Amino acid sequence: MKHSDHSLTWLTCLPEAVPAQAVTPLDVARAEINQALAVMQHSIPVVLRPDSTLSESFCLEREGEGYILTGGSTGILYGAYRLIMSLKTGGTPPSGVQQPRYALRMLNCWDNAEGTIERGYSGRSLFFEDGRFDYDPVRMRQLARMLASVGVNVICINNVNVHDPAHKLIEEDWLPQLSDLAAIFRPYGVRLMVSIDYAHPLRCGLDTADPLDPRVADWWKTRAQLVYRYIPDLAGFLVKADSEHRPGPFTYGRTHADGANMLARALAPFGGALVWRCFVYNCLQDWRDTKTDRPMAAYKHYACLDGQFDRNVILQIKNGPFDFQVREPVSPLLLAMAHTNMALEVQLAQEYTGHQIDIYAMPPMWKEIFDDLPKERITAMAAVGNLGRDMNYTGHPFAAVNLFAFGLTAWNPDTDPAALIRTWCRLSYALPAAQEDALVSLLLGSRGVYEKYTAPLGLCWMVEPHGHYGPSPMGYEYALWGTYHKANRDAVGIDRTASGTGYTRQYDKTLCDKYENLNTCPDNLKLFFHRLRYDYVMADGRTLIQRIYDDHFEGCEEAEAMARVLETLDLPEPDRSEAARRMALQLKNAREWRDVTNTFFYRLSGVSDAKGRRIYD
Ligand code: GCV
Repeated sequence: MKHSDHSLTWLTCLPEAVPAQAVTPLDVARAEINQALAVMQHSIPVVLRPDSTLSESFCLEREGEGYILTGGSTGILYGAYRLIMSLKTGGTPPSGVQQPRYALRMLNCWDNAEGTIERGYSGRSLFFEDGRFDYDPVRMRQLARMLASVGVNVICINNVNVHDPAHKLIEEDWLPQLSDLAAIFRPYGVRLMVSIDYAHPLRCGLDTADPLDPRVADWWKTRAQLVYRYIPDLAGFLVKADSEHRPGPFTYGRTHADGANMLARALAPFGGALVWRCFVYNCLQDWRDTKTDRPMAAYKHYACLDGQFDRNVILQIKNGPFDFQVREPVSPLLLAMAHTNMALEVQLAQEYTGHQIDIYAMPPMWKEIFDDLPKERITAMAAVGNLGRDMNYTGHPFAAVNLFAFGLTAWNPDTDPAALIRTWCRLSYALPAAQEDALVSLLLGSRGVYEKYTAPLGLCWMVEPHGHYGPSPMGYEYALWGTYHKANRDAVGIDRTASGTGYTRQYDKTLCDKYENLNTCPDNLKLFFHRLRYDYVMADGRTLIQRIYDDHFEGCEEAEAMARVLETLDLPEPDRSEAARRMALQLKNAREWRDVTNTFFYRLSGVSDAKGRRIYD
């Protein structure tokens, strides 16, 4: 294996890129199995039995020394990757018919046509540079292969904030190139999606984008016909409307059902989905306004529209009501729309979770979301991507675990986070057993460690504004974003109970009661739901202020312990050096968070640390 091949992380078991001439998922499956068996020096026979009725599903049955792999077109490919991974890890391939839980398993890339990536931490765009398409077809195939290997079947290649000239993706001069790109992904069962500008008709001579104006609806119908002439299997459009200064139906006094349905009807004849993001809130809030509570916004906008969306509309809802903070309760909107298709949106890009410098493995977090979100409530999963032009695609080599686990979680959300992490570790690094155990527990615990040194107890938004890396306790306090903690000399947090902003009433009785009641509200969300005095005594007998100090000290110590474990691992280069380099930065970050946050609360409260540790004054 060449070092550069290590960029494939968990696919290092596959030696070569699949030949460019593979045109169907079956071709790819055959090539992958043959190569993998050759490399692993396995001589077991694997018989492929295509069965078009199975579509994305597959079934792997033992026959004698070998396997029979039955599946639909992409099902066979998914089964092939699962078999290869099992052989490689020494695990048992899944038995019986394997069917994805969610039909759409989507990666949303926030890539801009000029080559940057919004909230991207692993280099420039893999797709664009300088206002035009610019990609390496070999890397595109590797990417398609990575996605297919974990069952991701849709990739949206451009930012939901559609900046000029990305709108051209659905214009005549860019469509041939979009079609070429779609052809690279197609043999891997991955379909393209594009983010569109809701106000696009205004660029093309119309004086309105009113969804109820027939000229606007006709414009989109004609545009969809054009787009589908070039890419007949386009997965659909992704839309961010009336959010953070993006245009939308509100301009015309229309609802988001009006806007989404109008677009969905243009896509419906071609089988396309209209994915409509629900990240809608007032981003121009006055901090003096205590009536508006930002986490309540999405529910207020959408819950009343339940049942009004067309069948091919999917509302895409972030996992929490704020915005991908380290810890948030599940979005109440996800629990409120029984008659609407919904996609759960998670963020692999580590915007608030360490910029792919700090280690932060997400599968335990997703499991917690599903503890409160019945899996049948949603029909799709989407993840904001963490990929870029860096050789290893994800900047930190360990950040790849999140893409790997996302795909398999969207395929089967019941998959155990620890098992996902272990499989990734074993596929990516053939470490001795004790080292593998050490890496698995380091990754499994990484989210808890990060949470402790940055934002324990449900404290949100003490992060450096704009960049979102590093502490800034007052950074958002008087800003327009509706993100306040209101720390003063006595207390911190927002009262979101019925006697406060009333946010808890957006949940059903069970969750509402759980969060309202200080005895049942989990410690890690206490300050999200409650305003507490520093002398409030927590269940374990410690005061709130002491917990704030303790968590920050402990989080930092735990990060130091992670660094020591990392040093003992025989990771291959360049991953070893890269992980070590980033760990040094993570430690610096952890110390900064510890000292800035503890000093901030010490200066406000005047309460010393009961354990006499150093807090700067
Ligand atoms: C794409 C947050 C991020 C923005 C992002 C937005 C969204 O506000 O900071 O960069 O914009 O979420 O999800 O649309």
